[in-house]
Amino acid sequence: MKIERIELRLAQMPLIAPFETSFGVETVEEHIIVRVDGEGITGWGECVASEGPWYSYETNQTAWHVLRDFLIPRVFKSDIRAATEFPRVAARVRGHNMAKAGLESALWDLFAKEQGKSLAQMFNAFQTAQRDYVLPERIAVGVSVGLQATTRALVEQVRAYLQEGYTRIKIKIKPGQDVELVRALRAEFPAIRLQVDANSAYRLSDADIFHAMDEYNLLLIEQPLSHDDIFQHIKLQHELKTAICLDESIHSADDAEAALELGACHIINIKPGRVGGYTQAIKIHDLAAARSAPVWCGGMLESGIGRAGNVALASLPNFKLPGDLSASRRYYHQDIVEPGFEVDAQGKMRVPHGPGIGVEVSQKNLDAVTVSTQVFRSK
Ligand code: OSB
Ligand code: MG
Repeated sequence: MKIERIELRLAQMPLIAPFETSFGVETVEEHIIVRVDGEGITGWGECVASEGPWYSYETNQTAWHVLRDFLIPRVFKSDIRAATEFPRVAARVRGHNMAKAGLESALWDLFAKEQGKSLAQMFNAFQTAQRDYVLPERIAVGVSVGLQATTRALVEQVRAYLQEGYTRIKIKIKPGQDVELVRALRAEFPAIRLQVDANSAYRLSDADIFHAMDEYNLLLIEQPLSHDDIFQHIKLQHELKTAICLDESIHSADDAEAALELGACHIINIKPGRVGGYTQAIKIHDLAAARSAPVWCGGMLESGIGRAGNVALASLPNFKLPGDLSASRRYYHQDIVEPGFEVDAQGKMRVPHGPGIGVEVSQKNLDAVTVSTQVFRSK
């Protein structure tokens, strides 16, 4: 397919409530929306970098630079026929996985629409974990709850999400706000599926905190130690009953293989943005399946564009645990896709089945959050 035009938009989307983690507070989510046009078809993607280099080293400015100066020119020069060819086209650029994933996701939408297939169908055809797998219509999803001002407020926030239907709760922790929060939640909700995410806020010398958490029947402990570490996580995992799940430390299928084989974790959080796109995400899914390690789909507070692809990804067979895939209204007053994503009373979300992302981008809502636009055309 001849890619004729690529458009980048910087979108600033105010969150319904501030989202606080061990690395900071977000009140407005800033993402790059990527639009790719070719032969009368439009593909949409989302780059999940943020304003500052807090979760990863990428920012929207580095992603824009890498897209504009390196990735977009390479796509225009290539004769790309499938989204799975994008990693090869982009391979000369090291790192910058979020920038790559933003463009790759728009290409997945474009090529899926060209074939009249949904992203879930495209992903299912590419995965190798389970042949003849029948895609589900709905998937179980979870919610990621930020740090709250008080333990009481956290308990009430969790209660509200449980009432909305969510069947898996993840809470953010940081030094000083950890075991106490888990204890309070377990006292109130003894049987819920509960997990914690430290976003790299601890050192190996904090192992006592994780030993204390080991008594609360958590599903997993996400990224307790340094953001690029494998070695110290091996040591910690050996000491714990509870599974460690790596997020920040995993950038590729090679990282995932190392982490699983060395016992740094038993579970992997797959975020397409962090690993360079859906092609690599599916490779990690397959590799983990071959090792009987469950995976789940992480989130970066995506708009409906990114969410649509993530929900499709999470419908694959080895996504054994509910992901951080919540309803549009958990994040935004107004999503930029229609219909927005909803969670039913059983805590499930429908997997879009229309062509590509399977939801319509609302031009009006997108324009309302766009703060700058740049258009590129092939020669
Ligand atoms: O570590 O999983 C994380 C959001 C921004 C950056 C990092 C993380 C998160 C979340 C949000 O936990 C998950 C979501 O999109 O609902
Ligand atoms: Mg995380």
